[in-house]
Amino acid sequence: MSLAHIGLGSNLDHPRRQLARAVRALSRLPRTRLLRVSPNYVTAPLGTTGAQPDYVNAVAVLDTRLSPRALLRRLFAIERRHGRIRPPGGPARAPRTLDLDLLLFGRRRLRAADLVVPHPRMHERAFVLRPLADVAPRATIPGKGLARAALPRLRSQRIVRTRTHTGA
Ligand code: PH2
Ligand code: MG
Ligand code: MG
Repeated sequence: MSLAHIGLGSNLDHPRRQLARAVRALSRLPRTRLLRVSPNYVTAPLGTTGAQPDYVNAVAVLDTRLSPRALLRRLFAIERRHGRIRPPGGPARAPRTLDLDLLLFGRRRLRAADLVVPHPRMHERAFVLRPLADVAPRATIPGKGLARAALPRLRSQRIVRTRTHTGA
């Protein structure tokens, strides 16, 4: 079994509800157990061009027997089922109903064209590190060290804890 940490994000169409549905889908993945889910955070769009709505972000911890690539395929399938549209040739950081990023997969380091783990920008993003610290205070980023140690440098990034969606 491997511990996989997943970043969840949404800034379209009721983001907190999107994340709640995504968590339910993660809990139903084969050969996988959902161990923990962080609180939700409202976060300012980071690295996007032009105005975008605020995001809601969270992190989930899975214990899985899936391979990293099999898990990634499952994450993309959940994004698609939840209405994520990736227009061909569209901007890389367009607003989205649901984004599921494979942040960490145990202590593995993977560098394929379609899958880089640890997620290459996670150590620069409070919207990843804050919820990650909630569910995994000892999490380390292979090659970078203790994940939450990077947080104090990121204080200028706006991130505010918010409610979890309840109901359907
Ligand atoms: N995701 C991005 C780009 N910028 N900003 C915030 N606050 N939250 C995100 O999830 C996010 C982002 C690309 O995936
Ligand atoms: Mg992302
Ligand atoms: Mg993504």
